[in-house]
Amino acid sequence: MWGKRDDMVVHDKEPFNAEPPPAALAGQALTPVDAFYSRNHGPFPDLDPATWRLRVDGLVDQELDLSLSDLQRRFETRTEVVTLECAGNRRAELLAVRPIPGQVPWGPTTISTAEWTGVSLADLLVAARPVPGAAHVAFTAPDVSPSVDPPQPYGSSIPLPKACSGEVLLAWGMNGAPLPRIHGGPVRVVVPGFIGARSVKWVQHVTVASEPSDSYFQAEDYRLLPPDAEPGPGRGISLGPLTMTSAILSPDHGDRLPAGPTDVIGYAFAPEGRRIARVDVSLDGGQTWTQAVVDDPPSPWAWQLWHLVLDLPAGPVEITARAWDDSGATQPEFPASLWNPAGYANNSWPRIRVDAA
Ligand SMILES: Nc1nc2c(c(=O)[nH]1)N[C@H]1C(S)=C(S)[C@@H](COP(=O)(O)O)O[C@H]1N2
Ligand SMILES: [Mo]
Repeated sequence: MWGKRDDMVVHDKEPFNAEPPPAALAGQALTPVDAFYSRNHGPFPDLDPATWRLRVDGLVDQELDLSLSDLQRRFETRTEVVTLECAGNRRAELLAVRPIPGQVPWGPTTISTAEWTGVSLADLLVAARPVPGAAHVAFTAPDVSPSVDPPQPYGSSIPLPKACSGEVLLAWGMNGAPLPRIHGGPVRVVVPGFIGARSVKWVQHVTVASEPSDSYFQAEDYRLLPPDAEPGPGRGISLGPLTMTSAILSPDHGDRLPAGPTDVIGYAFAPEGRRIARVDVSLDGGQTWTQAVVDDPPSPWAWQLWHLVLDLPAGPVEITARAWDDSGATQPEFPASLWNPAGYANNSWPRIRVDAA
């Protein structure tokens, strides 16, 4: 479906929400488009690249109205390897602690890495010249989400300093091909290091403003609430920058495999200028640890792959991991301590159980 692998884990057909089986990500720095996770709040718009336009307005000196070829001709093309991660990645482990009704039960693969080609949002902002008072940059798309009452188009915003940082892209290419419709073609925003929800697909409108976007998806959704709080506009911590995380991709949870030396493979991700400095793996719930080999990231904005060989004893065994970044920060031990009503930002130690014989 939608050009994805047949073995995608499809959580919803409409809107389409799917993540790859862990093995499809194992050991690959770049995720093929057919395995890249897909997260949608409504039906995909069908925008014609020939008539698509981007409007830039709000608190600027010079409004812009650009076609795709204007965008490609007027600004310098930039290619970046960037990992996108949904704020709901690994929600399934949170809802095993306590139910989270109405949210997609994402496993550990709502994260993928691609090479994106486009222009820097910063270059457009230089041309548009934000005026004093400008503090946020909002993005709007035409896909209407029926799950919001009343239904509304998708939108979100990022702080102006992030928008001006150079790495935020308006992308029309993915892994060397035109951006597929399912991933936001003809043009999407790519915000490295921020939750996937800020990387607005099918973007048509960029507005510079003094306040964050009043879209439901910025003002009310994607917020971290205390365990017993009710959601509401402006409540909770608005999620922007991602938290460090990791996961085990191979073997897969529930696998039956031969005892003895076994390749254990995973990813770890340290966003916003940090790097994963170490990954520890344990077969005894964290009493003793062995260090994995951690690959260099393919770019400053991407995850790092890790791997090691562990000698699996016969019988049921739990494999646990934890990553450390270069500031010495590590992951929390249990999902229970992170539980929140919408199930975001679970970055606890990944654990899988396998049966070795
Ligand atoms: N227009 C639009 N942009 C969107 C969304 C959406 O539903 N509509 N979903 C967001 C969320 S929550 C995520 S995690 C990423 C997913 O991008 P992908 O589907 O290309 O993997 O897109 C973001 N941008
Ligand atoms: Mo997301």
